[in-house]
Amino acid sequence: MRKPNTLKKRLKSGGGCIGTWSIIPSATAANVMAVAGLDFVIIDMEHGPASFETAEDMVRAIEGESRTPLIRVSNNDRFMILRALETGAHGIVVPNIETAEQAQDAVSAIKYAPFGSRGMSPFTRASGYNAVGQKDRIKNENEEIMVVLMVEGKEGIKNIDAIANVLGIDVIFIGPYDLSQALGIPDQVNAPAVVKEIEDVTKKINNKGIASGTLAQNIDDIKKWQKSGVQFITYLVDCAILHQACSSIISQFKR
Ligand code: 3PY
Ligand code: MG
Repeated sequence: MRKPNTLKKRLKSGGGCIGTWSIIPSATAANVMAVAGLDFVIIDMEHGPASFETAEDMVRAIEGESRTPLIRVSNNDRFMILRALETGAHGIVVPNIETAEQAQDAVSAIKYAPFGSRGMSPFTRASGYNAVGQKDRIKNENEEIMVVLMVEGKEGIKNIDAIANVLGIDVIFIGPYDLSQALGIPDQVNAPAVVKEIEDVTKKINNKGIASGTLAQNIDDIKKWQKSGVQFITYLVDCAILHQACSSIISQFKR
């Protein structure tokens, strides 16, 4: 039986959390980040190379430290979402949601009936390998799994109120990179136009009682986004954190 999702609970009660994206396909690297104390790690199967087998080991490595493993799927595809769920991930991140209908499709793929139509097998890691007839398994999955939908384009921004009205969403995450591209200033994630758009959308999301999320580039960004009401913050990406740490050492070393 799935344990209570403490991250989901914390967000519901207005608390904040910090995590990162994982591009490095390694259970060891994921374990290091969990031991270090990040609240969550998102295994990135949109941009990263992890297979489902590796992702399942990464989920174990994060969960073992009582941190929250999430998987970002490559697109809003119910079959990929199902396989990601069956690893035992505590939530799914779905990129580039543009309409309420797409948001509803994602929620339906993540939840069992009556809230959705997630494919059913009691034999996977998510269900404890043989949870046939286990009391409350379905209710428990529906309650504890986190639904994180990403809005990262003009269409999604335009439809944000309708998207946020879809029941079952825990976090709406604004992707600054794709948004900067959509606004015609690719990669300029701290440009005033991008920051303003994220702040405006954050207010709309929060007004609907849903936690908002976005990506921070540095410690100042974390403070800025927290002040703007962002509860779910990703700090860079695992390989960027490693790169920064190594570059900092090298820059101070005289050969
Ligand atoms: C974006 O900024 O577009 C993202 O998807 C964040 O990973
Ligand atoms: Mg993106």
